[in-house]
Amino acid sequence: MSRILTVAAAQLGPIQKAEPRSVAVERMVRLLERAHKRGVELVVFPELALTTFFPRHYHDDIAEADCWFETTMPSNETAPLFAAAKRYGIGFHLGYGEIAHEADDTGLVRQRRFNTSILVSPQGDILLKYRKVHLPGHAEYDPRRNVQHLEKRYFEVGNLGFPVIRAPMGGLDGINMGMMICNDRRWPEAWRVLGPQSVELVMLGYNTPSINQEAGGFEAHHLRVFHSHLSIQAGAYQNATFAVATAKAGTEDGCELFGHSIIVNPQGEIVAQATTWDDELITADCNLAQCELGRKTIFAFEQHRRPEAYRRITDQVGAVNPPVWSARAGE
Ligand code: ING
Repeated sequence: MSRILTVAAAQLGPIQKAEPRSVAVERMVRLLERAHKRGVELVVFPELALTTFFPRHYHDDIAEADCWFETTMPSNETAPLFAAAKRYGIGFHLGYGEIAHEADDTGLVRQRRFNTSILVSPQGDILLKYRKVHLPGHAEYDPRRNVQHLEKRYFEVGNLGFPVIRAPMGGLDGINMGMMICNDRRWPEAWRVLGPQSVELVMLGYNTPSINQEAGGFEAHHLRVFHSHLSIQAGAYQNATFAVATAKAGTEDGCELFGHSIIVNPQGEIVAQATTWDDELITADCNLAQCELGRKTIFAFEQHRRPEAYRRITDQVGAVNPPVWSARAGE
């Protein structure tokens, strides 16, 4: 039985440091209009979609970075986006920097900062919230780098896990939807927490430099996009889910981010791909019934998974050295 949802990745071109949120929101409203004309029911915007990728900028006083965050959602600046989605009857995913006032693990209520994404219904309800778990980069200024990547400075590790929700979307009365953000896509653990929750559609936004900024050594440029697609295609296939991966792309204040947004089916095939590094809408009709094949055969988790053999994945953080073989040891 077909369960078809028409989805879009609404890729954004660059947002310069000096550009106000209103410019980004206006561009996103234009993309929603285009989505509406194509009968799209759910739009996925990028990670940190309202501002430039500010973790490349060092602020000695963290409070100076508050300008990059949202304290309410929606806000005056983002209200036009919610209004347009409601007008067109389109659900959307949005990534942004979140300032929250809530208790931490010690019970202390304080200001907390997260790299956050939300799923919003066509009626404007926030159906799901996710906070980025895998924060790449570093927390202090690194003089060796020509571009900083200070996500560990500006964000706390997400404290919401990797949730999945079943909610109505488009013409369907229930879809199992989950999210991750950018670097999360490189970690199979993120996908495999969503998979056993029967996720059918994973939404993720990313801001990924086109050149390796790590001072760890040279990486051939073509591998940047290859690794991104490899991660998403593998994650979708191994968890029998669709994935919509949306880039913020182009050159922001001299720093280049790659585009190549894609929509992937549960067989791991790319069914749509952006070809520019600008604002671009790519769409696909996703028949969610396609998730059933993998889930009932190769990745029938109940039949085939062996958690008792996976303990190392959650018991251990870093890598350890293996035992060394020797002839004597075999005696
Ligand atoms: N960006 C990059 C990403 O994971 C990165 C950081 C790039 C890490 C390449 C490792 C290799 O796509 C964000 N924002 O996580």
